[in-house]
Amino acid sequence: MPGSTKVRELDAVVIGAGFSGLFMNHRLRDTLGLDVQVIEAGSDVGGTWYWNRYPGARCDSEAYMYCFGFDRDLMQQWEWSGKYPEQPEILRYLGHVADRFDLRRNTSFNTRVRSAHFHEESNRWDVETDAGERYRSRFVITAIGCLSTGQIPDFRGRDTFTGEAYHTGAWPHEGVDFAGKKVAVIGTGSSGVQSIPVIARQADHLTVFQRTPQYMIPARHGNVDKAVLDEIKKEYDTIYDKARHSTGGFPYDVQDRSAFDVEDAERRRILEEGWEMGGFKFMFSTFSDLRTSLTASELAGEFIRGKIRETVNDPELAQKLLPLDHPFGSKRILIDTDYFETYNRDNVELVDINAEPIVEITETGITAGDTHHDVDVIVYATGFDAMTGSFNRIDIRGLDGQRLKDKWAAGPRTYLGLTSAGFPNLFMITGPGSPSVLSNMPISIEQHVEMISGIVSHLDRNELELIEAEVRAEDAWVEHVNEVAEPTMFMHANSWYLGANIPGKPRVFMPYAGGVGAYRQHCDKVVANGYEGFTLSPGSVKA
Ligand code: FAD
Ligand code: N01
Repeated sequence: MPGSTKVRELDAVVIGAGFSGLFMNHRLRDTLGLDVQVIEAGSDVGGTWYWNRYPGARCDSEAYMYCFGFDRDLMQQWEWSGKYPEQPEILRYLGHVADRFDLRRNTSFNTRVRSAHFHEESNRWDVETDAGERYRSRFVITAIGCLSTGQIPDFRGRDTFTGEAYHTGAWPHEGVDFAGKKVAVIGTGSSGVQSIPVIARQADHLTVFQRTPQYMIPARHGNVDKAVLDEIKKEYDTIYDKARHSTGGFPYDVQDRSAFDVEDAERRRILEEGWEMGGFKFMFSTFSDLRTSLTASELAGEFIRGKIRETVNDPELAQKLLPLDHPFGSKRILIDTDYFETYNRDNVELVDINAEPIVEITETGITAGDTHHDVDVIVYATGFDAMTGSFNRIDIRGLDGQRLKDKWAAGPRTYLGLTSAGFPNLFMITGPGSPSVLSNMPISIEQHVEMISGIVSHLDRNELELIEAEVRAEDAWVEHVNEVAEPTMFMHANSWYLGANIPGKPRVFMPYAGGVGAYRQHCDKVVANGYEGFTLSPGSVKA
């Protein structure tokens, strides 16, 4: 109802239609029978996989775990083609889920939520969109994603460039033709690392602007043998159970040996074995202390630097690609296919912007140090205003008109990454303070959705109206989140986990590093203890 001022009364507004919004919609609408409206900025479902269509985009969770586990038939019937499917296949999967459960029918697409204000007289949330839709709803659930607000650095002259410019997280649906063109990629995080080898094969010339060299583990991508997948499917219950109680949301066997429990030759053999397996298994199935011990992490780091030196033919270039300023595991682990091999191509050039800083973007290209690089296309693989960026783009106001943005000015404060004190009946799926981005996310998303549905039905069964996090419980949770992050490698790098990629953003470690299993236990205990840390009330929470 674009332009309309009519207010629609609802039980729940769900913002976002990616993995989180799809499952939340299904649970609230189809399992609990609520009147739900989903609002999605994109023109279709998919979230991350709708927006990130850059060449080479694929998941790095193994596909058989990068999907929903809530519906047995869906799990048994869907067939993944490979270990790490590409973006179109994942988008097809999410489209299939939407079709299967008819999840588009109560979704407003091409519509962005601008504001959500809690109305204390009615105990309802007033929600407004940029299409003029207005809702008054008992619950609001943000399913807005941790990595859904792209960031393009404010380089001098950025808007004067007359060629084509794209951010990886808002890629044109029709694709980009790189043939015969000179291309620049700025950024060598996961998006840059996935796209650089593919763009290098298509473009006439590629210049990569690198700020921080990264550690990478080979993906060992390949097609999945149907027989192997069928075996996995037979064991899905056990596999999922293991993943749900693991550290990272994967069903991998975790070693409890330290990197120092073995002699040098044995350590080398184990790391080689992890390297051959590829992907996150290198982290989880080799040694237990790569995430927590600087010296253990350094052993793995040096192992990886050795692989880079072996792969890149030009020793001077290899030196520029070596990660030396942060320990392995302190930034998001990157899983690559042919990344370092790409630098052996004649049409690929690396600019180390620490030595030659980007001075400005001109009409025709990029000036770094004293050199001007003429390009036809600039690809910004410069990441996201992660975890809080999409919250800050919505004017969310709770009790007494308090703005969430103001409350979080010094860093996000939540109870369980699920709710924030002063914002009754507002739930966050994978909010800051939950394992979210440190896990295989569908596992974390499903746990949050189940917990939120559990809360909603508890309120209804007990004729309660509102739930709000207690300040004391929230403070204790924030302290716990900091405590578990403190001994990890994550505190030793400038990463987006800490907000370091956004100028002026408070340096606070945002996700919960205690692991999905430990987190689940906390949540289960909270529920078993009658929603400990929450105030549940039949009417006004102010009374
Ligand atoms: P999203 O998929 O981000 O969906 C959020 C939706 O909310 C978006 O569609 C957005 O348009 C919408 N939205 C936001 N704000 C508003 C608003 N104000 N109004 C209306 N709509 C709004 N995780 C893994 O576990 N494994 C992986 O292999 C993996 N690969 C990734 C690859 C890429 C390229 C990226 C960027 C992320 C990857 N992730 C991966 C993380 C990924 O974001 C999650 O796995 C998952 O897709 C998140 O789902 P979501 O529904 O919570 O959020
Ligand atoms: O973003 P990033 P991303 N000047 O922030 C550089 C998920 N994901 O889109 O490292 C120059 O990681 C920045 O440099 P530095 C995954 O969770 C998963 O790649 O900050 N350079 C970095 O090199 C991932 O972690 C997959 O020094 C600047 C790059 O830009 C998250 O999404 C694929 C700069 C940004 O890297 C984000 O990944 C894609 C500046 N001003 C994404 N600002 C999978 O494979 C930033 N940079 C599953």
